[in-house]
Amino acid sequence: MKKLPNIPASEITPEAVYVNRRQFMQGVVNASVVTAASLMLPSSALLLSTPASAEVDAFPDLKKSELSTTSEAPNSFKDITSYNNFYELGTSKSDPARYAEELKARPWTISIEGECEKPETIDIDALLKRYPVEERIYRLRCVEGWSMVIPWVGFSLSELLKNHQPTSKAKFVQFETLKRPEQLRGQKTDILDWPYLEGLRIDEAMHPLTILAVGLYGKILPNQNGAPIRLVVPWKYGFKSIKSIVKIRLVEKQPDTTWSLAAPNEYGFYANVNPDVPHPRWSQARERRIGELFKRATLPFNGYAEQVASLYKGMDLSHYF
Ligand SMILES: Nc1nc2c(c(=O)[nH]1)N[C@H]1C(S)=C(S)[C@@H](COP(=O)(O)O)O[C@H]1N2
Ligand SMILES: [Mo]
Repeated sequence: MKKLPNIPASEITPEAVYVNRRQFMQGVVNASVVTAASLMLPSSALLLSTPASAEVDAFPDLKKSELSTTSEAPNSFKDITSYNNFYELGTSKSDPARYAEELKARPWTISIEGECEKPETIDIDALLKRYPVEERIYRLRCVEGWSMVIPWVGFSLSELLKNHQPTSKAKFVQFETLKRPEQLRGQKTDILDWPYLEGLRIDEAMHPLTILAVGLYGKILPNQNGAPIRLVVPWKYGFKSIKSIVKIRLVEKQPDTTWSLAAPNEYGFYANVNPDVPHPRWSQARERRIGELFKRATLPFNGYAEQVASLYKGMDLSHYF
């Protein structure tokens, strides 16, 4: 594999300057009336918001991973942190940034449990000392038909799972988001079942492209992006990349996942990006990169087919969608 230069993307990509947030966000809100919200669920309100501030230089010696699998330019920090899906903080794209500060991401504990020899409940900062992070620039493709390129800071989930020694019964991994309605106002509604749940098959979880992200653009992960720790599975629709994780559970049977519970005919367990399998209510053939005007063709496995297609050999991916 070609060695990529060790330059954090944060040094080569222009970042948003927060001079006039409110005016900027008003523009975004007007523009987003057409595209935002009401896609995964029928309706929602659009409200004004301001992006939360982020800490600078949290990962000073950050190296770009050889597993960064795109040379495309990342979206701006502003795009990535002000156009979000995080239903615990509201259903419109601007809600998560607006209400981000209500979530307290420290102190935070995360439990690794279930079918493993070494279960553990551990403080997030202690956990972070164990795993060297790197920059992984990945495409994220939302099932709603938009995409972004995001310079994550994180490490392979496989590193963590190996340390806890999965048993032979560990066939799947289930992930669970924090349930704390006082800080996650969306959980006072029953728009989804809380806590948000996601899952992967064990080989998907062990694939080196699958990461736990703890930052982006070289900064601590903003709350609206799933602080303090979230999953990123770049070849699957964005909803698999569960935010603000408190539990990682190794299990024998395919676990429940929030979106397949909510609408099983629309959101399958696998949710691999597949332009040939339309969502029942819209095509998945094309996508709009946030910040661009025209749509582009969506690629099988979101462009990661070379790395991951072999995981699904022999499976009918229009059945296992
Ligand atoms: N806990 C939780 N995780 C979540 C969601 C959510 O509503 N709650 N939304 C998902 C969806 S639909 C997408 S597209 C991605 C968006 O990630 P981003 O806002 O960091 O771009 O987060 C996913 N993870
Ligand atoms: Mo999404």
